[in-house]
Amino acid sequence: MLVTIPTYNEAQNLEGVVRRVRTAVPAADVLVIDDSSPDGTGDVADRLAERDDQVHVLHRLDKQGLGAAYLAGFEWGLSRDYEVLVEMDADGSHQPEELHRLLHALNQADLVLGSRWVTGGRVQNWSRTRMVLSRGGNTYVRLALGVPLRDTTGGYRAFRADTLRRLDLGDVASQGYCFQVDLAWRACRRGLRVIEVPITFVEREFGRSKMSRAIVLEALWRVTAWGVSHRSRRQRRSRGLGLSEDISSSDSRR
Ligand SMILES: Nc1nc2c(ncn2[C@@H]2O[C@H](COP(=O)(O)OP(=O)(O)OP(=O)(O)O)[C@@H](O)[C@H]2O)c(=O)[nH]1
Ligand SMILES: [Mg+2]
Repeated sequence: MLVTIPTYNEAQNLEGVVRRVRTAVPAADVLVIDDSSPDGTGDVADRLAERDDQVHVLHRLDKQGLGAAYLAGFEWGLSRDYEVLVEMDADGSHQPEELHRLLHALNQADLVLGSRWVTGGRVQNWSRTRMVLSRGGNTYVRLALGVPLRDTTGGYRAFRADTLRRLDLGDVASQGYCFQVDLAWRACRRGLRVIEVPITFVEREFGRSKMSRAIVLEALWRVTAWGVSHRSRRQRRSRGLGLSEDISSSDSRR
């Protein structure tokens, strides 16, 4: 099993998170995907990898966003035949001690989402604004796309390798939060089993969030566009069905 951890300026957080993953699930390998963080996170990762054979680092030349980092990490893991790939933030928001619950749920699912917004899920130390933004965003996704999921923007997830192979990752263009929505939406559309497991999300102690207005707007316009095209496809399909029913009933009248 491979835990993929994208990093951009997480020098103060990375060591603790990697140590906690390796302690909580000793069988887990870790892949840090660093976009040449100016604060030296890549060097921290190299040091961790030198000390532990189960820690690996993928250095990328420049900051290309969370989505691109994860896609590179998945490609790395799939080409090495890992059967389970996990997404986890480096900032301490995702508790490695909860990972076994996600992995356990994956026995009955193709994709498991760590969820803040199902019963039992929690958020610690968030401002009211962040809370409203996350809940509002998730409600919008649920209504626009018609998916029965409570937390599609979260980034603590476990995928079967086969699930990732079925999501056609080659044409994923989404970057920020939207990347997470995109993958969950693809899984739902392909009829895969997606389960949400409650997690306790803890706001980062060190470093800065990379969430920005641009990331929120990207999610908003992409989700809206997907919702609109999904609805019009469905309408076209049901009109098409209606047409063939008309034809067959007129045939039978003849
Ligand atoms: N490699 C890489 N990692 C990134 C990039 N942007 C964010 N990350 C990492 O992705 C993870 C999530 O980013 P955060 O800044 O915590 O953003 P967030 O979790 O969406 O927002 P908060 O809830 O405010 O923490 C962290 O481990 C970041 O270091 C990027 O462009 N490249
Ligand atoms: Mg975070």
